[in-house]
Amino acid sequence: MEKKKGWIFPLVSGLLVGILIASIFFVSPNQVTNNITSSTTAANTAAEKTYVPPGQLDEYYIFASGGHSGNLYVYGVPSMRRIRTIPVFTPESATGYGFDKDSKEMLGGYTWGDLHHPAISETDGEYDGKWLFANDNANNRAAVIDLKTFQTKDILGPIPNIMGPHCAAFVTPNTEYFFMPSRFAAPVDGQYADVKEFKEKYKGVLAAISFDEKTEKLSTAWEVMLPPWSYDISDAGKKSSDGWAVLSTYNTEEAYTTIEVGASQNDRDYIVVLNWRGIEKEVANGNFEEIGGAKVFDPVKNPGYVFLVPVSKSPHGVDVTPDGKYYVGSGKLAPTVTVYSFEKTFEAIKNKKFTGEVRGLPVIDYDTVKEAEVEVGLGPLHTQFGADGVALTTLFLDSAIAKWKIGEWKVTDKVQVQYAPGHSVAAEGDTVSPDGNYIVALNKIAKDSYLSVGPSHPESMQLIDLRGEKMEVLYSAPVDPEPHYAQMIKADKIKTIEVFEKDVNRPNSVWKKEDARIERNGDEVHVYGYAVRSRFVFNGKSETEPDVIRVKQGDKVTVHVTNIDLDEDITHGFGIPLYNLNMEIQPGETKTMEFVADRSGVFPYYCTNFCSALHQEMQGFLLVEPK
Ligand SMILES: [Cu+2]
Repeated sequence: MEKKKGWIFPLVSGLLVGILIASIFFVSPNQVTNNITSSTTAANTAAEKTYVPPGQLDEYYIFASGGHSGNLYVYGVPSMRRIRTIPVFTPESATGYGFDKDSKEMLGGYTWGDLHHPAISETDGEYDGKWLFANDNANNRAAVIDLKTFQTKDILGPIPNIMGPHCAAFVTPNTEYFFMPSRFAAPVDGQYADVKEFKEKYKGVLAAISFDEKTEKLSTAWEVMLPPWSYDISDAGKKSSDGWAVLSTYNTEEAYTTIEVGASQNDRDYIVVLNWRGIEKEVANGNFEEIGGAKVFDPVKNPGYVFLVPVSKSPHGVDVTPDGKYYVGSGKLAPTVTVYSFEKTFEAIKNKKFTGEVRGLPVIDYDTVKEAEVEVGLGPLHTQFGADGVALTTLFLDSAIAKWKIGEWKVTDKVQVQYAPGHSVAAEGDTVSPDGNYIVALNKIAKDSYLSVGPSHPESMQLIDLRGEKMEVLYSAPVDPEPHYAQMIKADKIKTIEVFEKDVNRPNSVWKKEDARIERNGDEVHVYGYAVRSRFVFNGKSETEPDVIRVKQGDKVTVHVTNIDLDEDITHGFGIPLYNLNMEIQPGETKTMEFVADRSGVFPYYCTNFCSALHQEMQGFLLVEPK
């Protein structure tokens, strides 16, 4: 009421001004005010929902693929703050990953990786928060990260026979395996065959990777020979479908050139339905052929384990519902997703409801196993799940996420995202009990969402609140190219350690001054020392220069450094400029660096991770005496 009086005054006091103001505000002064107020309120509410005040912590971790960086990015939800980078498939100078002896050997000389799909280890179909697995789509490798330390523990590969394991890693409900099928058909065992021999000599292969928690090592358990198609996102059965896996596949046309046209000719491609528990038994009984050092099972010679189900063409994914009853196929060029019943699939297999064979594999009659076709919108790629039977499908072409209900098969809500989401990740989304609070759209394009950084723009992850009646975008975080897939887990499931254990028997570790030493054996020099706030000790016997390392040009030098500061977050680093060497040593850790001292001169080494007020003084000299 006060405002209205205010606007009446100019109308009588000054005609021109009055008309101007009236023409702007008289239209709908309240509406304008309300719009401003409501959008401000919405922004305020969204901001409040993502605000994590100092002293409080996020509710969830997100582990997001770093694509061609080869890394994993760790975010907190709901703040969407990026809190850590975990180097996995590529060297990282910040932490010296790939510079110290162990991680360098683990990387095997590769400096490029393509990390696509992280997967958290599961126990009884729930994320157990212990391990994280990831694939390298570029170099056929698999990795495991220890979630006690957020460090990469082992890298397996290149894995024989597979090529571009894009689909991996999706773990089985008790982490028996994760599967890595080929995206690119190729001859097995690194053999050569001209692409004209594609149909005869090129193969698709699936590798079943297992992980031994005791040795903390990955290994190739067995493999399955498949047709020369491109295998894409896949999932493991759970509960009543445990023991089975489903893989989406495209290019069943078997095109080997101008694929974008050649692979889109047929109306249908296939979902491969695979009885992994049955194959596991067959392989254990010796029913395999050894190729490239792997045990390879042939499902054509041994029928009854691998089947095909038609799906709309060029699918990017197939996802198993949390109850394990259905699998959802997304043909990215169709406006629907198809929901298939596992029970009906098992029944069809039992009663041989096949319409024929392709490449020696039985094709299950689509109509006998289809449960529903859900009209979700354009470009369905990937379905994640919320609580109480809620399904959430990303729509690449519509730039949206569609919400629908299992059993009702109807879309009840849609939310726009910016833009072109590939995957999405829901809280506890791949488990038997997703909690339904949040979903994050992993957008392939985020044009104009942020300050310009030149012709190439960042991509984005958008946090969406699932708790209300309508889905609501709360936050848009820029990300490095390119987001593929992620895992969102309740924060209290991750149990990190504070420091590495003080293990006096650990090889090459040094915990006290008298054990610090520099040993020479011919032209090999072994340095055993430690870092402690705020000095390095390498020569414990020397009172005057315990931190000087003297070697001769051409020596093979190995430096072992133990961080004996057993306090949380007192991390040290050891960097040698001009030798291109750096490594991080976390509290209680021992790290080893190897190099040939081929360059003579004076090299001041220093601590490369801020550790104390005297961090700047934490330095010493490496002296390389000329020949
Ligand atoms: Cu330091």
